[in-house]
Amino acid sequence: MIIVLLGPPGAGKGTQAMRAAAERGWRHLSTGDLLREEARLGTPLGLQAAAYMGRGELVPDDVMVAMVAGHLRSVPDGQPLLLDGFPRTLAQARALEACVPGGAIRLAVYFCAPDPVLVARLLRRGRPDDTREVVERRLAVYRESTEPLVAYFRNRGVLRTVRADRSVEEIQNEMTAIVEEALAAR
Ligand code: B4P
Repeated sequence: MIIVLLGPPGAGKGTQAMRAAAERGWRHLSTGDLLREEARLGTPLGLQAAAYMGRGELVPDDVMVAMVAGHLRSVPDGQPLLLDGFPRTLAQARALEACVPGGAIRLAVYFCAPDPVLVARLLRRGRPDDTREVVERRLAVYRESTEPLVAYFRNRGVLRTVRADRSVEEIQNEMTAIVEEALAAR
């Protein structure tokens, strides 16, 4: 069962997914972490990706789809797999649907928070792609390319919205309750 974690940069998708993985043993796949690891290793993919990430742009869809597809070959039905940061475009969403069994995408959890909260969190985090200029570009790219996925998953009847301008704990409690509910409804 696939659970898509959707939301703007800084909404806390990675924070929530890591915590759920540590506390509940749910599988967690972060495309941002995979790209940063490739960049750290200096692979051709990593070097290409680092340039996009450093500008606040999305890495091209074909690269992302090829990278994620390999990890989706075995998705056990009864176990949640938290997809953190993928899909980020409509093309990625369609590719995801095409490479998993029908009905496998059971939930899309949409973390929403106002821009000033997101910007403050990212500037505090201070990753190389967390400068003010790059953060503003990432938010603009999010509005243009990723936000349409909210309607996309709503139309499929799998969207649940979680207010992400609260404490990590409150958000985690709500997210895990939503996931447990989906697991129980199988
Ligand atoms: P990601 O690594 O996915 O990072 P993110 O969206 O910026 O952050 P996230 O929402 O996970 O926030 P986090 O928990 O870290 O993407 C980085 C880049 O990779 C993208 O810009 C793009 O270039 C590329 N990329 C990745 N996937 C791609 C794809 N599918 N297609 C194309 N390109 C792709 O939290 C942020 C900060 O807030 C942390 O410091 C955290 O401690 C803090 N925080 C979290 N929750 C909080 C809370 N409740 N209260 C206070 N602080 C909180």
